[in-house]
Parts: sequence; structure tokens; C-alpha cells
Amino acid sequence: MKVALITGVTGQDGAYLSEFLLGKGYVVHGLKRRSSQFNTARIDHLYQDPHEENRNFILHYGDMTDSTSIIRLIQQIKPDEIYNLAAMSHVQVSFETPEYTGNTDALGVLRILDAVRLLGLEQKTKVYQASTSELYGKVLEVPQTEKTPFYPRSPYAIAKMYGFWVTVNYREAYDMFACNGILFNHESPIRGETFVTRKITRAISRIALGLQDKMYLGNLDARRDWGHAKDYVRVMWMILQAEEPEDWVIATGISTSVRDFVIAAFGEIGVELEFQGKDLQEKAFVKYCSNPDFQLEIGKEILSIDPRYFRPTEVDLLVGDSTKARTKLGWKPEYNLVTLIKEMMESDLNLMRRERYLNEVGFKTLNYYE
Ligand code: NDP
Ligand code: GDR
Repeated sequence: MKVALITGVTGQDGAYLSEFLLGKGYVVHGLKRRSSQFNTARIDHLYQDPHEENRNFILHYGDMTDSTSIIRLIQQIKPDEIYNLAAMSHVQVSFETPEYTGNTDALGVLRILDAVRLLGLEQKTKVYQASTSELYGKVLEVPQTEKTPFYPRSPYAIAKMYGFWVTVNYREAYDMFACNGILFNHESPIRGETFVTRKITRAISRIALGLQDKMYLGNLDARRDWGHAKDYVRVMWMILQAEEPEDWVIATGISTSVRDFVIAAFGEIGVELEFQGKDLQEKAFVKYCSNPDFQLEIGKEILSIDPRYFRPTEVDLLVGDSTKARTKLGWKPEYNLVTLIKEMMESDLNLMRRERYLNEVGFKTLNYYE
């Protein structure tokens, strides 16, 4: 049985990757950080009682900023594969916490790689590094491939650029099987609530059910290449099963604006919008609603722009060319944007119906829509 260590196991990708590797018969160890409240909601369905014998899903405390915890864990587990997914992953928040982001997202990668080297596991342990399309930042080439130059535009992307190159360097210097997956945006019903897709599907559900009046967004013109996280964790595994350690772009090849994502997500529940105004004055109103149960009367204002969601430096256009992964690894996505949005809307509508019911019977529920 193969043994894997996943850092960032409590995140979106960590949860899907855990499910995927358990399905393949792996023993999965997950590194989770200490939090004052349970932070395991995404993996609770996989939880196994620590008092049971022969567990195949085991969680350990650790932190990407703490070398000792990483070295001890790798020494104890001696994994065949490490998937380094842990990161301060929010681009906008990285402008507020640049030093911590560098410590976790840049030096954290070094800590993993150097622990493998220090423990003499270079020939045993393969390492997957969660690199990102944010490396491309300012548009130098469209679409972006493995050969497109990097021009990172945030403390997050700059930290990830260190992570990218230190992974390449350890591969070349110490003959390690260490690879970067340069993954473009991938989303799902368990996407963090403050990333734009989930913010939108959650807000639409809340507005439709009368839990929230309207939503505020930032740059509606930004374009992203959005895929489904399930397709993307599968390729993480494929990357570590390849003949040679290499770096891979993973993308759908289709780019959509934030505005068009809003339109498509509303369309999924039978609502048409009308946009008026420009730039910071832009607003969206309900033009048509096919479902009389929703709180969406014609003319209702449901979207305004809030400058606080604009970034000091923006990444305008991402669209990836994953020809290399499609031809050499045989990867191709099973989802498209329509099926992704459908799944996210269904899930958030269900969650918000539950929230509305709890409100109705007197329980106050979380009201953030940052
Ligand atoms: P999430 O934000 O959902 O998950 C991040 C994970 O990292 C969480 O488990 C989080 O723990 C953990 N983490 C954060 N800081 C630390 C730390 N100091 N020590 C230990 N664990 C920590 O991200 P995703 O699942 O979406 O992304 C996974 C990885 O892929 C990230 O590295 C991200 O930067 C990268 N990436 C993501 C893309 C995407 O579109 N989703 C695209 C390209 C790259 P906690 O739950 O406690 O917060
Ligand atoms: P991104 O994802 O920065 O691409 O990073 P996010 O969903 O945060 O932003 C995408 C685009 O939407 C614009 N936008 C808004 N974004 C947020 N979060 N909130 C808003 O209200 C809003 N309005 C407009 C943004 O300006 C941006 O252009 C994600 C993360 O998962 C990274 O970890 C990962 O590396 C990259 O994807 C690939």
C-alpha cells in the first residue's frame, strides 16, 4: 500500500485529494494546523477514530512555518508521495499579510523539500508542489503554457514563484522526483467562501431565499480559466505517476469574465439580469425571474461594485494551454463551466435553505458575505 502525506488536508483540494487517494487504496496522512475551533468540516466524512487500529486516514498537527513539525512528520511517516497543498491561498489577503504569506507559501516549500533531503528520502519520496497560474500575473502571452515567462503580481504569487523554483532546483540538484503543477483556478461546492465563484453562488442563493439583500463585488472584467477541483486533484496524482519529474500547466483553455460568471450563475436558477452604469457605478438589476418563490422581483438591485475588492495590482486575464498534460499524461477534464456552476448553485441553494430554516426556528446563523 502506498503512503501519502497531504499538507493543507483541510482545504478544498486536500479534501478531494484525500477522497481520491483513499479510493486508490493509499494510506493518507494529513497535516493540519491547530485552530481554536474545529477546521476539519471538509474532511469530517473521512474521519476515523484514533483509537481504531488499521486506520488509513490519519491526521497530524503541524504547521508549514514550523520546520520541526515537518521533519518529525516526514521522518515518522516516510511517505512515498507528498502533496504540498498548504498555503495562505487568498491573493487579496496576501497584500495584508505579506510576510506570513512568504513564510508559509515560499519557505514552507523549502522546509518540505529539505526535510526529504535531510532524511535521505530523495530516492523514495516524490513531491508535488501546488504551483499556480498566478505566476503569470501580468499578461505576456495568451494562452499561457509551461514556457510563458512569469510576472507575479501579488505577495502570494511572488511567494509561489519561490516555491516553484526551489522545487525545480531540488529536482536538479538532488535528483529528486519533485514536480510543479501550475494549476489554473479550480472551484467546487467546497471552495472557500471568499473566492469569487463561491462568493457569487452563495450570495445568489442567499438573495433568492431572502437571507441577503444584494452582493458587492470588485473587478467584474477580470477573466479566469475556471475548472472543477475534482478534475484537478486527479491530475496531481497523475503528475507523480509520470515517467519523469516535470512541471505541468493544468487548465480548461476557456476564459470567462467575473461578470459572465455572475450572469451564468443567475441563469442557472432562471434569472436574467440587466447591467447599468460603468466602472465603480456599475449595477445589476433583475430583468426576469422564472421562479416566483425566489425573492427576486423585477427591477430589484442585486449587485453593486465595492472598491475594497479591487487589488493593488490585478491579474487581468488567465487562460491556460494544457496540451502537454493532455498529450503526455492523458488528462482531460470531465466537468465544464456549466456543470461546475450547476453543482455549486445546487449545493449552495441547499445550504441556504437549511440556513433559512434555522433562522426561522430562532437560531442565528453566520451572516458574513465578505
Ligand atoms: P484552501 O485555501 O482551500 O486550503 C489551504 C490549506 O492550507 C488549508 O488546509 C489551510 O488550513 C492550510 N494552511 C494554510 N496555512 C497553513 C500553515 N501555515 N500550516 C499548515 N497548513 C496551512 O486552498 P485550495 O485547496 O484551493 O488550494 C490548495 C493549494 O493549491 C494551495 O497551495 C493554493 O495556493 C494552490 N492553488 C489553488 C488553486 C485553486 O484555484 N484552488 C489554483 C492554483 C494553486 P486551514 O483549513 O486551517 O485554513
Ligand atoms: P484568484 O481567485 O485571485 O484568481 O486566486 P479569486 O476568486 O479570489 O479572484 C478571481 C478574480 O475575481 C476578481 N473579483 C473578486 N475576487 C474576490 N475574491 N472577491 C470579490 O468580491 C471579487 N470581485 C472581483 C478578483 O479581482 C480576481 O481577478 C485563486 C486562488 O485559489 C489562488 O490560491 C490560486 O493560486 C489562483 O486562484 C489560481
